[in-house]
This record gives sequence, C-alpha cells and structure tokens, in this order.
Amino acid sequence: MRAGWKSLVVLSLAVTAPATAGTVRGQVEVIEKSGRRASDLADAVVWVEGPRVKPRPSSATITMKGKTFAPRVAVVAVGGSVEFPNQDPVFHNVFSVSGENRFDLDLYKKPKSGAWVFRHAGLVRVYCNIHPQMSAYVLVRDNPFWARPSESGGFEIPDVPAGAWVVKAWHERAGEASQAVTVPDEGALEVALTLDASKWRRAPHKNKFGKDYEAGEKY
Ligand SMILES: [Cu+2]
Repeated sequence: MRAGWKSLVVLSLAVTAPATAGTVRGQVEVIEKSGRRASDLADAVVWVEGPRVKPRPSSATITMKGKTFAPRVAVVAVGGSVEFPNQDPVFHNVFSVSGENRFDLDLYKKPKSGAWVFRHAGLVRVYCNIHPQMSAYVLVRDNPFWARPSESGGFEIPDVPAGAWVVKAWHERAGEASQAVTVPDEGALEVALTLDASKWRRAPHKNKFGKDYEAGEKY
C-alpha cells in the first residue's frame, strides 16, 4: 500500500515536470517616445519559443462594456477559446482579419455573448466593426511557457525544458523584442527585455470588409 502510493507520486512528478528544466525569469521594460518608461507593463506578454510541449487547454474572457474591450490583451493556448460577452445595450460586431485566425461573430448586444476557438499560434488583432476605437489582442501560443508581467515588469516562467530557445516579449505599442537563451538543466535564467515604443502612433484600421469606417460613425 505504502510502496504503491510512493510510486504513484514519482510517476506523476515525472509527467508534470521534465527531468531537466529551468525557470526563465526577469524584467520587461517599454520605452516611450519621450524616453520615459511605460507603466502598463501588465499588458505585455512574455513567452518562450521553441520547446515542443503541448499546452494545457485554456480559455479567456474579453468583455465589451462602455464600448471598450476589457481586458485589452488575452493569451490562450492553440485550441483555446475566448468568450466575448456584450454588456452594452448597443450592438457590437467582434471580428479579426489576422490571417488563419480570422473570425466574425456578427452583431449581438446585451445579454448575448459570442466565442471563438483559436487554432493557430500568433497574434490576433480584434476589432469591432461598428466602433473603430475598440481594439483588443489575443496572443495564441503553441506551448505552455508564457507569462504576463507584473505591473512593474517582473515575470517568471517555470519548468521550461533545458535547451536553446528564444524568449520573446510583446507589447501593443512596441511590437516584439526577442533574445536567444540557453535554459539550464536546473535553476533560473535571468532575462532583461527592452521594448521600443518610441515609433508608435495611433493609426486607423480597416473594418471587416477591408474598408475605412464611415466618417459619420460616432463613437
Ligand atoms: Cu462596438
């Protein structure tokens, strides 16, 4: 009985954690045009590209309220879904034209909700076809090694298989920064990533038909 229990524990440890794995941790910073450091670092995402480890199923919710998406940034695994409840008494039309992850949930208003399953890794830009000021992002990852930084930019990604990989960070005003790393067999690796938001400026996007939003549309 006792021996059986012990071997079960050993077996489950072997399944959940690779024999050799390290922690990738560190700091993200975003530099604005003025040279000052951005404060919305919790809207960044950090991940490790390369390890072929299937992610656990995941899902997220992005609520439409007051004609904004909240949160603005969500991360799901490939095959994960994002729910888009509409809490406004007006119609919204959530859509994306981001490559293979393109989708269109059509019109609905409170109390209805819609959802989409994301099947391809990558960054998905999400908009509303009625209100051009509404935007959000879904980052779809093909392994479980991602983290959302704290407000001060600190992050930690545990149990990353040992090996040579690329750590990437993304922020909506800065795009991506990346760094080649070698994750050790055990212990932690420190990584500092600086994202450049100095070239960012607000630019209009097209509606779901690839056309400009009508000028008369009021926010
Ligand atoms: Cu809308």
